[in-house]
Amino acid sequence: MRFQIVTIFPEFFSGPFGHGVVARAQAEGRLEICIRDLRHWTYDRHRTVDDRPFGGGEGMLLKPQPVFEAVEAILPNRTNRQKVVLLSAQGRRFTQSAARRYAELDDLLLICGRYEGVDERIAEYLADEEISVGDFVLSGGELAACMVVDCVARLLPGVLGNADSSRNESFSEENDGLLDCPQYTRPAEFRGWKVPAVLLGGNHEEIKRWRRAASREKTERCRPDLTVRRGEAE
Ligand code: 9D3
Repeated sequence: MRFQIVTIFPEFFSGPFGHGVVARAQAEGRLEICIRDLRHWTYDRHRTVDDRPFGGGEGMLLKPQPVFEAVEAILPNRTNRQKVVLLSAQGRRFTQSAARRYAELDDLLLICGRYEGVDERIAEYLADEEISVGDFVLSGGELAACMVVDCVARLLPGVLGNADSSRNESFSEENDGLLDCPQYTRPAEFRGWKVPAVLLGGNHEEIKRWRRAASREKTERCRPDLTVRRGEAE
């Protein structure tokens, strides 16, 4: 799979993609990341990518011409296995199910929003989807793009060592939409705080029941929005 990232900060990505799972997968040829400098598609002396909003208002907007030309040059004759996604604070929420959908693609082109926003015609007539990574304000789409690439990359075949490690976890169907249960490693007592006794014994039935209950308790406490009580919404 190939990720294409259109950005005014190409140097931003050497850090995040130079390490860990994504770097290794890239070295092994399981994925490709192409960073595209939006200013490449500007032709004036100042390589202008922004302009003032019609109707007035604070700040500047990403203007349509360089973004349209970049996308049209990078993905001419877009197929349905190639998607163009605009990262913006106004988009639909990015979720694990969107990541699973993107992991089936040949190309995912991410447009990083900047300034106070982007000309709406980019969202309406160029991008297939507009997504946000959460209900908080970033200063641009670059960090969001890193999150999306990381999340999709680890779903690709062979990217994680253990094929099961991306399936049996929070937000997957297998976990019933609950958060992962609390986990512990040695020592069994640290600064007086003890690991739950049930985990130290070898009763796997009991451990399974404890983990299930602990998952529910933690989900209820940290993410009540995720809990669907049986019989209510199903
Ligand atoms: C005038 C209101 N604006 C500032 C509060 C709205 C706004 C414009 C541009 C808010 C953020 C941004 C820049 N953010 C992104 O490009 C962005 C983003 C985000 O801010 N939150 C979550 N996901 C994303 S993806 C891209």
